[in-house]
Amino acid sequence: MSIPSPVPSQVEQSYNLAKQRYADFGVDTDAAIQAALDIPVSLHCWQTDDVGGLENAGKDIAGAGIMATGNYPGKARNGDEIRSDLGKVMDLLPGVQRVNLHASYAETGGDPVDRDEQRPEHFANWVEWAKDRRIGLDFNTTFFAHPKADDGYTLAHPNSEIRSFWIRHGIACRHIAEHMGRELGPCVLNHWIPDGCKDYPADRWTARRHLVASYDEMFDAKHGIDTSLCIDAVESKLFGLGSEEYVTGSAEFYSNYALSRDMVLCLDMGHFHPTETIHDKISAHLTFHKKLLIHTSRPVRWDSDHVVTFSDDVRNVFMEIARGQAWDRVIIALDFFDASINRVGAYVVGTRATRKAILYSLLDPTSLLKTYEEEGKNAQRLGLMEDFKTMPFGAVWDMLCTRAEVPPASAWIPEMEAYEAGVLAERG
Ligand code: RNT
Ligand code: ZN
Repeated sequence: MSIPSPVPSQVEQSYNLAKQRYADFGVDTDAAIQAALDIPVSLHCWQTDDVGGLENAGKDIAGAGIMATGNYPGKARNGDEIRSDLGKVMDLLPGVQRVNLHASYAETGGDPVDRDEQRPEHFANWVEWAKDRRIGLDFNTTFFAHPKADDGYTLAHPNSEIRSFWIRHGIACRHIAEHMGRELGPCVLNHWIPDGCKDYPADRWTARRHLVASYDEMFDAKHGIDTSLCIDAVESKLFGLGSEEYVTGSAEFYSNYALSRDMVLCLDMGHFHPTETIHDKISAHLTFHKKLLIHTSRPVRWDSDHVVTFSDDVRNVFMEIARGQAWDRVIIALDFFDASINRVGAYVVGTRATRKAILYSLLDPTSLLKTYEEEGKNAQRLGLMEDFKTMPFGAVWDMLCTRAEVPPASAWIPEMEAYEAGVLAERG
């Protein structure tokens, strides 16, 4: 069946009605749309190829507890295909986007370049492309999919030579991120390591001591990296495949590390206990930390990286940021990968859900809710929160898409299908 899509006059009419409904509560929908469009969301490159990377094209070696399941056809096989897919995705997304790369997406022209020898020129194609598209780039160290990560430890490894190798990788990435920052504006460099083990370790302490020492060496000012261009963040995790009992870089570890070193703390929505959500952590952390990086993701049982949907969890995260007026203290990036569905579609669904949640949070009647709260009118507070869930939000979203000149509602689906038939199908 073909997708019914609203025509511009319908979008306009529905919006005008919705605008009035929100205005009745003192909410300015035009301002919310503009603010929601201006907030940058960093698109992870790794949904295009199931976290494969470009170093060992054709081999599925994500490893280190990172596993994309499914074999939907059309996976990108090289840098040009990845950029083509991301370009198509961005054409279907409203608002300011950035692109977030992993070090494993280096393009070395076929030369074997190990992770500790990576240099800015290996990302020249990416920087050129980003300039053409007028977007910023973010970056990630890749401490997985490598023989020296095979036994589950990297920066916290018991062997000092292996630790040194990964420290050199971290420093190399900081130089690359600084370069991207100089070319394109400040670059967020996120660090996630898989280190941990499946069962009760006899010693939880030594690896954590090693990890602190390794990071301190990586982040030492002696490397001369301009930290206004390379903004380092550290990401915690609770468990992974093969690290179910112990993860060296846990939430507490990184919260303390980032706070004591004045760095950005990254919270991935999928890195907590299966029923634990992160919205309450935002005000707790931002009472002490300067900035947070959020990885918008969707945990489902053992998997931390399902495609993001417009869920309570995601809405609550952005509601907290909006209610605390903390937009300038939060960096938003996506982190999900699903190899079982059209990958362009996965991006569009997950990124649109994220921006929808941003818009939704900006349409919150916060001042009225706070007034009820001050007056002890908590039934009114709960009632208004409930009733706002069924306000004509979709009409405002469709207007946001229209103003951004991208398809409203589900009108992106036929475009995804055309790209699949014309481009992805050729990949066999
Ligand atoms: C892994 C972390 C990390 C990765 C990416 C590929 O659990 O969430 O952010 O998903 O770096
Ligand atoms: Zn993440």
